[in-house]
Amino acid sequence: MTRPADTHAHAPARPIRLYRFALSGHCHRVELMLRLLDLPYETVDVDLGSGEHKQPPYLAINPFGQVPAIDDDGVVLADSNAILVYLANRYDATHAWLPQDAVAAAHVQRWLSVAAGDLAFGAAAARVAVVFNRDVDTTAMIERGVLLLTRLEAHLSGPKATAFVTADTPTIADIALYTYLAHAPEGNVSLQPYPAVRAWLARIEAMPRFVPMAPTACGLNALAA
Ligand SMILES: N[C@@H](CCC(=O)N[C@@H](CS)C(=O)NCC(=O)O)C(=O)O
Repeated sequence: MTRPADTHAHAPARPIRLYRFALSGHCHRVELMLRLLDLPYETVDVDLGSGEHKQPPYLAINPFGQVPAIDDDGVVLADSNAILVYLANRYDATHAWLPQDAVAAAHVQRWLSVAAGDLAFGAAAARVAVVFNRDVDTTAMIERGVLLLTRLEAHLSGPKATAFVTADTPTIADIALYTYLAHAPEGNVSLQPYPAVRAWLARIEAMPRFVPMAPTACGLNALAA
């Protein structure tokens, strides 16, 4: 689980600029990867509340009007998983975070797709609805979150289980899945029935340079407070 201190293919010429919103798990996964790779970065907060992300200056950075985005010395990229792929390919000389082997890379991509699908539209969407007090029915989102957690629990505790989702060392798939699963209780999706998932989350949190996303006192967290 521990990595050599300097695994950089080469260091960025200047700090990588991360456009983010503090309560966004998509942004946090990028910031976590920057930290785990020990890359220099600076953050620019984009005010989603006032609609800054839909104004021309930010749309010039990401025409989709979403955070996160990065600017790495003129390389401007949006989409959290695409950014994880870029950071791993560009800065992890060991290729541990994104293996080059065809089968191993496909396993990583499979879970990146889960993060962009079942996770984004399940537990993450339920959390957004609760944290930002949206007037929507979260029943289907919560059910999708529970189904994903049930499947992940089986994956992480079955006979072929590894310490991380695709191997015994972490990859960008773990980082893509981490934040919205760790914060699922804020969307009323409990982690209590999933001990293998909770142990996996704890393994990520134990990594050197790990940084958490700020918790909110919402959903099940409000009940626990
Ligand atoms: N597929 C995108 C999704 C990013 C996303 O949904 N960002 C949210 C914040 S968590 C956002 O910017 N929402 C504003 C909007 O869609 O208008 C990614 O992985 O970066």
